[in-house]
Amino acid sequence: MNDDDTIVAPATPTGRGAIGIIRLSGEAAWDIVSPYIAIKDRESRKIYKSTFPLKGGGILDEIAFILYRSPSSYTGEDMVELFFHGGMVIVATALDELIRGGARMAEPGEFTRRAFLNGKIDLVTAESIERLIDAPSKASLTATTRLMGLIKQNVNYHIISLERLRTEIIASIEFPEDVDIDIDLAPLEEAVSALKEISQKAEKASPMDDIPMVVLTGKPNSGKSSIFNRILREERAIVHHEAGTTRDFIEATFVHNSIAMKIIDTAGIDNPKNHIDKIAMARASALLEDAAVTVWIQDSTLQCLEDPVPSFVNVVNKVDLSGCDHSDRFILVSAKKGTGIERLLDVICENLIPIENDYLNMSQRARDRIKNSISSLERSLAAFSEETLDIGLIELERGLEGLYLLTGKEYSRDILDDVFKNFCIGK
Ligand SMILES: Nc1nc2c(ncn2[C@@H]2O[C@H](COP(=O)(O)OP(=O)(O)OP(=O)(O)O)[C@@H](O)[C@H]2O)c(=O)[nH]1
Ligand SMILES: [Mg+2]
Repeated sequence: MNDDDTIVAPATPTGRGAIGIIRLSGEAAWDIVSPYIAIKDRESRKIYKSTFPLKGGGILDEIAFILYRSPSSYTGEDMVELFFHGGMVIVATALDELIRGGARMAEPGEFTRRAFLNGKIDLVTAESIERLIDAPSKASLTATTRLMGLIKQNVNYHIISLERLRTEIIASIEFPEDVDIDIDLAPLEEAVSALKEISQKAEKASPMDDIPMVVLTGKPNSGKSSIFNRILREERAIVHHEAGTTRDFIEATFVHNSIAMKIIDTAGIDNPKNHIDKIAMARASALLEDAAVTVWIQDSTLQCLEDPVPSFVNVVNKVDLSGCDHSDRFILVSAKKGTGIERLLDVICENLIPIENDYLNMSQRARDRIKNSISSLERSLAAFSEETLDIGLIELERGLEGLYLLTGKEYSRDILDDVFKNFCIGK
């Protein structure tokens, strides 16, 4: 990967859409697009309109575009954003043209990687950008945004005060006669306790990297697949009056109240009648272990209802066939008529909202760095207390190094590759 190339990529997902955006970044970005844009004055950060001609003749699209002059752009380099009328073919054709014009297709996360290399953002913010895109809920989105601000203020503040302390220590080692030996260790103590607090909160936070799983379970024939179809508003799963219809589980991603979830319809759990039933039920039971929310569905027409299962969302289905008086203990649903489905989804979401926590989306990399720094800084504090300045200094520097790696003030190619490997292209 050459960081001097001018890179290009679609910034919007491929497929049909109202607009398709193509981004270019690098020294030649303005030059590469200039044959395609019919304007003379070139001002940064102004929206222009143009036709986008094809090299072979004809017009591909009417476009809007913005030029960005370095350093005032997302990557810190010269950039161009071209806005096409959506559509896979238009965007793919324009990309081909621009690549022939000298741009190189960007690697995943390469735009953000450049933003980092050009000092636009720190490494934790870069990671957070990826997490913002993948955020499965509004709550984790807010948490990520808050995390960015927090690292900036908190960790950077302690870096500066520890650097100041390091200078003092170095001076007192090199010029012992000139420097007052009473060095104030308060900044070190404060840094340790602040980092410990961040670390503890991060450990307690629920991992929100994956879309949470909502598993529909219950006895065969209770109407799991019917409820699944109702939620998705399509006939996805086979519904039949014979018990044991669903064997393989079926999953679909769904968003309600701004929360993304993976809903899974499973085989009913009861006494298996044959070997296949047994496998299907074992798989369904295994899924329950990873479920963020389990919905236990019972059939209202059965003679007696079982008690609600604590910590499950308890549903009684088919209330159109026989009434149920226990609306205080169960969510009453008719998959056939569609009643109770909205309420069921609301209750599922209530169970999915994570505990509010600033540190929710801190990556494992960031957590490990913080822990390592804390250990070094604690060793440093102990050494200074015993007045072994040289050892204290070495540990202080180790601690600082950990914090540099955290924010990306120091980095290696491996770290960058690791941070950016999961990004989508165009980000
Ligand atoms: N009247 C009425 N019938 C329903 C309702 N929900 C499901 N059914 C019927 O109940 C039968 C079983 O429905 P399914 O959705 O296949 O039940 P399931 O729990 O997925 O069954 P298995 O996959 O066999 O475990 C079908 O005949 C449905 O039409 C409902 O709310 N009202
Ligand atoms: Mg089913």
